[in-house]
Amino acid sequence: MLKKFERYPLTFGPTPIEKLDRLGKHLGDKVEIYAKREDCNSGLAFGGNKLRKLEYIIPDAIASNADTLVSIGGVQSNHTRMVAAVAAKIGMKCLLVQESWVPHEDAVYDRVGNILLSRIMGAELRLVDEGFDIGIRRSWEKALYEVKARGGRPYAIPAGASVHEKGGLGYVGFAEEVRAQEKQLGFAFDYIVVCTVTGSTHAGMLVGFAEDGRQCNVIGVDASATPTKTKAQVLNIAQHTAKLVDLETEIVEDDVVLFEEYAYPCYGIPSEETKEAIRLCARLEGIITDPVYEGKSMQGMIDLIQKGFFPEGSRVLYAHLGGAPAVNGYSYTFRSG
Ligand code: 5PA
Repeated sequence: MLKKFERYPLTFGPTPIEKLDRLGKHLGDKVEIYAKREDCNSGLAFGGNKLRKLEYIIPDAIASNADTLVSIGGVQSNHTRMVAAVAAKIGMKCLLVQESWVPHEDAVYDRVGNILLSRIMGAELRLVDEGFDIGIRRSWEKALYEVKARGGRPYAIPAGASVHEKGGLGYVGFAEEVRAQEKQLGFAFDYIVVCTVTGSTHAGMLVGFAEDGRQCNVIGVDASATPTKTKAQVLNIAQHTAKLVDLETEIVEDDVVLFEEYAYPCYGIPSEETKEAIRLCARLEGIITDPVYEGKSMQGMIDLIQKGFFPEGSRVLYAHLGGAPAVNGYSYTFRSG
């Protein structure tokens, strides 16, 4: 589906799929749980889902003759850390707007984890005191203007690389990769669980899995706590991406399955149940999920399994999208483990 698009390789290649036997057993062996390890997809600054997206965006950035990648996220954004890594890799400068998306108080929240890594990689940071919003922000437009005003050539990458023209393509590739791995495994997955915030990961998967009629098997778990906006953004990106790849089926509103009940109390703050899910997965499988994103989709998957949402015997594929560096900003939360 992606042959006509140029791709700049930033990842190692297909990501491994592993079975989470101990977690499955703990949950009563009702379903088989697998994880696709997008969190281990690259040697670039701990990797994660943004690299798949950026592989289809960077050719355009290079062709535009830009010299500075400009992007935006929260203080502990994984996305901005990935943009900083890619800028270093391709020899561009990087300007990052880091907004106060999370009302979280940890003494070193703006010093450790993702933001620390971005600083080490040489990105220039603007800390801006604005709350969470997945839309286009003035602070980001201001940063783009600032680069131009000082004679630079900015290339604009929106939050999560999502509403970029080509932001949905990377996760179309994910679905194609899963299909190829299913052939080798000798079975197909019944459900794919994905954490959704700015939307292009989920949207790309919808388009990729629509190729063989499986778009409704993509189960989104909202971590934005603004699900109406997130859902609308997923649909927009999916419809736009479907056109780009000449998908024959139309993606409609009902295709966007988004569970809204795990994002509480708000974006970036883990509930007691999210923390329990993080501990459970870590203690049974040695896999780290973070309090902002993957911990919430892990919690959602566990809860849906316990509630019997997935028919018995289903094979559930959890897309682990990365994000572990952010745990450093939650040292007080996990001070007793
Ligand atoms: C993010 C996003 P989407 O934004 O494509 O919906 O992906 C959600 C998601 N898991 C899931 C991890 C580890 C993520 O980092 N992160 C954002 C960031 O700024 O890091 C874009 C919000």
